[in-house]
Amino acid sequence: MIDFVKCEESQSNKQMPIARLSKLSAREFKRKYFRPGQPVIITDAIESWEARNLWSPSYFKENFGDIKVIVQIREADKACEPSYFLEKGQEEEMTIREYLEEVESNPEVGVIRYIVELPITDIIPITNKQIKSLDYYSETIRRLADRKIFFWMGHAGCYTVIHYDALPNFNIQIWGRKKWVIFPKDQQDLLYTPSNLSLNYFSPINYENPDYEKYPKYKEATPIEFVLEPGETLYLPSGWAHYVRSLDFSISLNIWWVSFLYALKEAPMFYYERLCRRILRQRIKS
Ligand SMILES: O=C(O)CCC(=O)C(=O)O
Repeated sequence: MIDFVKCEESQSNKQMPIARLSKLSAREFKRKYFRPGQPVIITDAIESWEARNLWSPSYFKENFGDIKVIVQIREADKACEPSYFLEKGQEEEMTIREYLEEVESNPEVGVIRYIVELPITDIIPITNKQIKSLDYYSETIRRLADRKIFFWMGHAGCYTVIHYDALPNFNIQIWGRKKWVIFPKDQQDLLYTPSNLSLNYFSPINYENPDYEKYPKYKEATPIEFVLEPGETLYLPSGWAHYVRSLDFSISLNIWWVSFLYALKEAPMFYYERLCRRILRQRIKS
């Protein structure tokens, strides 16, 4: 039986200045959050998904244990140092069973093992009852643009350092809890982004141990901290930087929102590449 470590509750008792809503219609979402670029937590967006009650570490171990995945590995004591996070981590390929057994048998060792951004429907046979589309984006456009649904699985303590993304994001917490810290889009300058790190949309600031002498403007930043609970969906507009840490063993998904124009721009390249791959396969066969 897999019983994963529970981590400390979020240290912050701050009042959460972010709306947490149920029964949010697509219309209201667009008007109050999407258009003005405001984040929101939707508590019941995945109520009808089978994944909500079905998925657990044991479910993946029992049903998809032999599937191979890439695991990111980092030393826990260097945790949160952005240059270490980006440049010194390692990757290892292992089966889901090996991953879960490793995490289960060494729950507190100083190593972080995190499965990140796995394009789940390409790798794991998930039914469309388990994951459905959300009311807040167009599934047709997502498919046209060939944007994947990404899967994240990791033990308590897995983390992602401060960065922002170019596309709006739905992050769906299925199992366990994660602490999120988000920064309003107009605070990128206070986070020293774009930075001179290898990925310049990552901030050089170590959220857990900020160096205020080196980064004095960061004192002015106003991080918004909250815990995303199982079953909740966070909508995060593009450009809002975030730092994320798992509080429990956690399973989550993320889906990028893309516009029709974006899809039109991306789609020709996607179909062209597909055609090339098909021609190549036929040539190899003959
Ligand atoms: O869950 C995480 O560790 C990071 C998630 C994230 O960065 C994202 O969804 O953009």
